[in-house]
Amino acid sequence: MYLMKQSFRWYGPDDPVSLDNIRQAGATDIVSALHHIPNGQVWPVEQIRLRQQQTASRGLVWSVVESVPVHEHIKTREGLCEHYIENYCQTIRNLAECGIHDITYNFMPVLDWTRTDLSFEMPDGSRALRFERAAFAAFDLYILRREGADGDYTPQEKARAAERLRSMDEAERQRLTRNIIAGLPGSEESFTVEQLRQALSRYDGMGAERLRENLIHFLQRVCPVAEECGSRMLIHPDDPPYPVLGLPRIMCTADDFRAIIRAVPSPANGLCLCTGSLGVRPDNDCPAMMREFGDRIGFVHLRSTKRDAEGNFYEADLLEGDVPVFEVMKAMFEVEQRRKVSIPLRPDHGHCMCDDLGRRSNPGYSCYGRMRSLAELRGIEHAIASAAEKQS
Ligand code: DNO
Repeated sequence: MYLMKQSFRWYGPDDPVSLDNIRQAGATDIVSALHHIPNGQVWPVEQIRLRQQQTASRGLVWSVVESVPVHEHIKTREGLCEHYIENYCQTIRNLAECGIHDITYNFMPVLDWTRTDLSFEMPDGSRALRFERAAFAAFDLYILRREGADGDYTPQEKARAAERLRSMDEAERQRLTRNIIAGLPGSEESFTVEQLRQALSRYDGMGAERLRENLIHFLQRVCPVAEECGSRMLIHPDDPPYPVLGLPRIMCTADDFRAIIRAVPSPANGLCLCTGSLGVRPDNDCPAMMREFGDRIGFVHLRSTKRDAEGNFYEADLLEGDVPVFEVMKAMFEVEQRRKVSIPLRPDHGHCMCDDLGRRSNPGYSCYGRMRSLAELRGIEHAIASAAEKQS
């Protein structure tokens, strides 16, 4: 039987979660990146090997890269775009030379994933990540004062945002600003308010169609190299899966992914199915996406969000959010048996809980919460596999 490759994200030697902790959580594989290398530069073979040795010395295998970041010039297709694509291709080759073939990336302009609250208290005292629309609009309209923001919200949303701003003291406004612009772990970029305004201005007038063309151009260049190396590019969906700050977003739904496969059918054009990002939209059916894109899914992020009528969401306990986790796991198990492969899966963003509370950690990436999620996922998979075995 083919079972998931139990993986854990590790940010490298500075990660407060140790490799021993990760191994004790039951993971066998590491998801990592050379975060210290600036966006756009080639990852040298020696440095890839060093990270591999670090993980191997604790009995773990670095099997998935998350992420090789895509330089902004590639997303806007200007400036040194072609040079950065060349560098990207070289990084793919260097990773392949070291035996690493699964490469996660995203194509979100300017910001990677975004939340307004990194310490939302749950009834049991643990802390979750949350996205609150009114707080985000308050930042956009009244702190960033983005040109064009006024037209992006209804009068009702604007009134709610103004009220939300009034309810915050200075410290809270600063915290909100920091949460949005300082860069969440793995984002690779952080900004001041002024730098963010400038970064956004590079997308003035760019709609979804142009951004999609730029993604397709990138894929047409990198997929042949990845194919030659036996590697796969795995695009991560947009988080949250809708436009923010007036920026186009092009990886939010099954249709978005269909469009890029149609344009670049190469088998190296793959998907990182992130149920937490996709699951924020009620029109995304994660188990159906697992079935439809099964052949192209090279990596899975499992987590579950809970949304409300106003479009806010928080990251719920794995089995209590809106994502039908059991159905996703069942669909994944079927894909694995059909393809005869074990797909790497990592528990995404656990709650901050137990001894991690009050301890330094990367938001969403403390130890116990993810350990709990992985244990739950392992249990679900075990039940699915046992039932399948009895039937056969
Ligand atoms: C957040 C992560 C993302 C992801 C990138 C992939 O926790 O899932 O930052 O790594 O979007 O490129």
